[in-house]
Amino acid sequence: MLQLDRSKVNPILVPDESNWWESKAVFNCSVLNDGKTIHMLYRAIGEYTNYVSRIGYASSNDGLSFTRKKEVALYPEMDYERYGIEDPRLMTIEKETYVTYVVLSNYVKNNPSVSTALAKTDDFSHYKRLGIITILGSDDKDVVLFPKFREGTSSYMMLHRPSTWVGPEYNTEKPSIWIAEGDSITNFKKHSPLVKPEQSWEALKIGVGVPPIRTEKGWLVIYHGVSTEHVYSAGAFLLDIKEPRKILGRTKAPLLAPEEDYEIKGDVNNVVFPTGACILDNELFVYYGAADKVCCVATVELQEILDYLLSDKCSS
Ligand code: BMA
Repeated sequence: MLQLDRSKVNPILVPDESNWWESKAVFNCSVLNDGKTIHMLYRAIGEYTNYVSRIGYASSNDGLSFTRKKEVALYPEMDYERYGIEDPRLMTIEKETYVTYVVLSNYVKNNPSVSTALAKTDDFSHYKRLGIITILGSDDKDVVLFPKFREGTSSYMMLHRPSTWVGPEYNTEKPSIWIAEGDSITNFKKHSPLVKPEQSWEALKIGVGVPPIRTEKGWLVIYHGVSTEHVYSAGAFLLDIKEPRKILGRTKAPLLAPEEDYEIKGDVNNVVFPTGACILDNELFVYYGAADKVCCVATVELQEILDYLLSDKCSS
C-alpha cells in the first residue's frame, strides 16, 4: 500500500499572529511551479465571528520554505464573494495563470449557495475576475481545469463536485467528481459523473484536490474522500491523456490519512485536504491543508505513484 511521505518540516505554514487576516488559520494551499519560483496561494482566516476567508500568497525556491507577502492577495470584493473566498487552485492554461476559488454567498435569493469562480493573474498581485463558472444552486466546489490539450478544438475540460447532483436522475447516489467540457473557459456543458465514492474512507463524498498533472502515463489527479465519521483523507486516480473520461487506475486505500497531531487537531479535526502539487526532481510534492489550521506537504516519487496506480493493487 503506497503512502505519501510527510515532510519533516511540516507544517510549512502556520497562522501569523502579527498579520490579522491570517492570524487564526492558514490552510488548503495550491502551488504553481514556473520553473524558477514555486508560487503558492492559500486560504486564510483572521477571525472566528464571521469566519470569512481570504487568500494569501507565498513563494519558495525549494518547495519547503515559503516566504509570505504581508498583503492579502485576494479578498471578498464582489457581491457573490460576500461570505468568503476559499480553497484556491492554481493552474496554467495556454501559458496563462488561472485560479479557481470557492465563493460563499446567499446572493441567489432564498438559495444559500456555494459556487466556484475563476480569476486570472499575470503577477500574483493583480487578479482579473472572470466570474462564477459553475451552475448556480448546485453547491459546486473542488473545481479544477485541465490545461488545454485538444489542439485545434475549442474544448476546455473541468472536474467539479456539484453536491446537489445526486439521485437516480444524476446517476450517482453520493456527491461525486464530475467531468465537463466547455467551449470557453467560463462556460461548461456535457457534465457527467466520473469518479464516485467506493471505499469506506470516502463513503460520504469525494472531491478533486489537485488540478490534473500531465504525465507520460496519463492525467494524475489527487483527490480527497470523506468518511461517514467526517475524516478527510487523500487518494489518487489516473485518466487517459486523450480521453480523460476513461479512468486507468485509482487508489483503493488512502495515500494519506490524518495521523499527525497537526492533522488530527485544529479548527476542524481529522482533515487532510490536498489542494496543490508540483514536480521537483521527479518527486511529486503534494500540498495539503491539515485540520483547517496549517499548510503541509508530503511527497512520493512520480514514477512510483504512476506504477502503483497502473498495478493490480489499484485497478478500478
Ligand atoms: C471542505 C472545505 C475545505 C475544508 C474541508 C474540511 O468542505 O470547506 O475548505 O478544508 O471542508 O473542513
